[in-house]
Amino acid sequence: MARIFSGIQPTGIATLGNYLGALRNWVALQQSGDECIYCLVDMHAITTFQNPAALRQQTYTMAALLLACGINPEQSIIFHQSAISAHARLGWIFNCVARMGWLNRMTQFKDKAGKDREAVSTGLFVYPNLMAADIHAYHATKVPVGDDQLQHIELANDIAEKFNHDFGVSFFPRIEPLILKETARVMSLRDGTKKMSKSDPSDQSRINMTDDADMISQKIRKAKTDTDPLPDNLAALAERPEARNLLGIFAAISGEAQEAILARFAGGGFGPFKNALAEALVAHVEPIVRRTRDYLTDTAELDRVLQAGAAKAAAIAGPITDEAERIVGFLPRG
Ligand code: AQP
Repeated sequence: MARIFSGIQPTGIATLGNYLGALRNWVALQQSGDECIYCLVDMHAITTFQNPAALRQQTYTMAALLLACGINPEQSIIFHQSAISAHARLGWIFNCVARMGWLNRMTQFKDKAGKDREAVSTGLFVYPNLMAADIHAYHATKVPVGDDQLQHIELANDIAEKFNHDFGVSFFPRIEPLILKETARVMSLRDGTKKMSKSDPSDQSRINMTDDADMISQKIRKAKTDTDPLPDNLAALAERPEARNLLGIFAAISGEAQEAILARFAGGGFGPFKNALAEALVAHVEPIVRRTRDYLTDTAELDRVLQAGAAKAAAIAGPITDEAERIVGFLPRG
């Protein structure tokens, strides 16, 4: 039995990108027979400033969404990162293992820091080290992510390799990313070359996993497209990123092949296609939104679920991190 670890930041409301690229996969993996550990990575969230009250609310909303999507806390471990000190302890060791040059190459840092490089938090820079600690503190070997996280997984493997080499051990195993090809990257509804993201300033750029039916339909109707009719083959969409993105979302949500969807709408404009896509999205997302709202009515129960998950997570990550500290030469914690 392998151990699977994945995390999501409670930096806002999860998007359809988070759902198709990660959360839906998390639910399916529960049936794989592997042990699944899913973490609300609130320590990563504060690498960019979060209003404290909003962060608390977003963490509850993310927990409620995970349950609403079908994460079963009896089957999977679900908890918030800050509840387990092992993440910060191992993260510090990894800060001392990873090299500046490695982190300087991280494209997510470059994207997020932009021209403000001197003004962003140091946490944002060392974020991939903490992500490596999140995974290695559990000796997890499989990590379901969208392809935007691939570079961070490679870095986590480099860190583990250097740790093992420097201390002459084979303590941290290699990690394998699990990426669903079809939905590896869901793009913005306003710009088909940009990833759909919770922190995009434009709410119109994304479907939030809390949007109601009207909102979803309106966002799809207004989604950027081009003026050409839909073609009858996929190759013809190569230079049409917005159309390609909407078709990818349609296929992922309906379970239908992209070619079959194109065959139905080929030759026509985007109107009927968008109506059908909106209908499919509403049918899929609305029940999740409703269940999320129900879970959110009882935050005491959400606290209970997260704290029970944290106790199980600590029982795994604590001893592994104790051993990593022993390997580097720290005295026992007692
Ligand atoms: N657009 C996307 N398509 C496919 N997968 C995606 N993921 C995120 N966006 C897409 C996957 O969702 C998981 C959780 O992501 P995260 O919350 O840790 O942070 P992120 O990747 O930085 O996602 P966002 O939405 O862009 O968050 P913000 O705006 O806060 O930075 C990951 O597995 C990710 O691959």
